[in-house]
Amino acid sequence: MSKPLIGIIMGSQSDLKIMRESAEILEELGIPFEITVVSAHRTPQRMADYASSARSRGLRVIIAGAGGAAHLPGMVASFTSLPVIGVPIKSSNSIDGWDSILSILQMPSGVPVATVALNGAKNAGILGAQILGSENKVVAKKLDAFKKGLQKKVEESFRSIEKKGWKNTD
Ligand code: RP5
Repeated sequence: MSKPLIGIIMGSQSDLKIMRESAEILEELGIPFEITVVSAHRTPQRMADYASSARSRGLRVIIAGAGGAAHLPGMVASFTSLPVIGVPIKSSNSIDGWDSILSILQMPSGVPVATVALNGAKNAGILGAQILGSENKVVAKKLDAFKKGLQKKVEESFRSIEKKGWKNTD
């Protein structure tokens, strides 16, 4: 794989069951990425080092997932001017997921984190690719093909319903 352009990080290995979806979609789109565990609370120095060296190491986007008191995306965003996408995770220490969502979403003015839905790691990967694709034509082409694929799947699903001969009652 060539030099990673997207860094996927998560607060704990227990987040991997969700965060792997970011990796899988980036793999599908052929975008080089790196993936590791970086905890804002348990390894604060590693987090600071990771975030502050990210740009010079060649990363262009960081995707950060965390659950409960999910400070990782916001703290990473405070150390770098790269775009940070936050993935709130419904983890074992989450009350109901809202704790993670609000911890990631409600950032102070000046330090944005692009927050996706609860457990929305796949969308985080797609959004990361779209950020790269705003400049990179090869990535943009792959995303266009991906979106056509989504459209095709929906068309197939409504055609299979139409084939049943059911009438729309509207
Ligand atoms: C957060 O605490 C992590 O991101 C994870 O979602 C949650 C639970 O971590 P573990 O106790 O499973 O390591 O910091």
